[in-house]
Amino acid sequence: MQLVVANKNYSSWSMRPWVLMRQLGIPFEEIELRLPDQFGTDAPFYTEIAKYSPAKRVPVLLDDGFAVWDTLAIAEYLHERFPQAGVWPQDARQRARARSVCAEMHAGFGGLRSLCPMNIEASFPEVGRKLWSEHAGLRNDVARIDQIWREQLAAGTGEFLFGGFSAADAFFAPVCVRISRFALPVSDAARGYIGNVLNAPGPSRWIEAALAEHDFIADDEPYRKSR
Ligand SMILES: N[C@@H](CCC(=O)N[C@@H](CS)C(=O)NCC(=O)O)C(=O)O
Repeated sequence: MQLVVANKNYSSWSMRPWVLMRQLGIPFEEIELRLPDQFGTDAPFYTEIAKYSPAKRVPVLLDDGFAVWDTLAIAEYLHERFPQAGVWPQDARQRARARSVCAEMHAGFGGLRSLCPMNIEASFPEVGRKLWSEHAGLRNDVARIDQIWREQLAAGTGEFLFGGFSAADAFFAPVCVRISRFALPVSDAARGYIGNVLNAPGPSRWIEAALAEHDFIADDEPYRKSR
């Protein structure tokens, strides 16, 4: 299998299946594209990604050349191809709950996503403080995420949302990065969970690679003009 991803420092959607596959030991080769400096232009990114997916977005999973795009579809495909890998929890209700929180993440939290883009090598505590005081939408998103994490952690036994590392943790991994880089206030339980996720082998290898990238994508940098 091959996974087409983009810059590890910035591409939060790419991070999800990559850390999931790494963490669960599902083998794959990686094809990494450089994000465009300006989204929607004729940057090489779009010519390259069009070779793999008509949706022209990363990530794309290629199985013998067959393309699966969009993170939710990729998670489901991995679950079908590797049913024992632990993509979703074993228990049917837990599985449904894990799918619910991933869908909620996939479709929502626009305040957090637009105001606090993923930027692994950066640290914006002051920007975070200002955004927090000015944007109720951001506070509401983080409060809801904190609630999901607290409830799941209280109901479970492990360090992750559904016991072992699953797609749910992979979906929230970029959220953990955003909350930590913008130093957004969360509960102790949420802070502990962020540490568990970011220190797990899959996410830490992604972070390590992101820190080695030294690339600057202007459209992903609302808070800096250069590195
Ligand atoms: N819903 C998609 C979102 C994918 C997405 O937006 N990826 C971004 C990079 S993180 C992208 O390819 N952006 C290129 C563009 O918007 O032109 C998924 O879940 O995979």
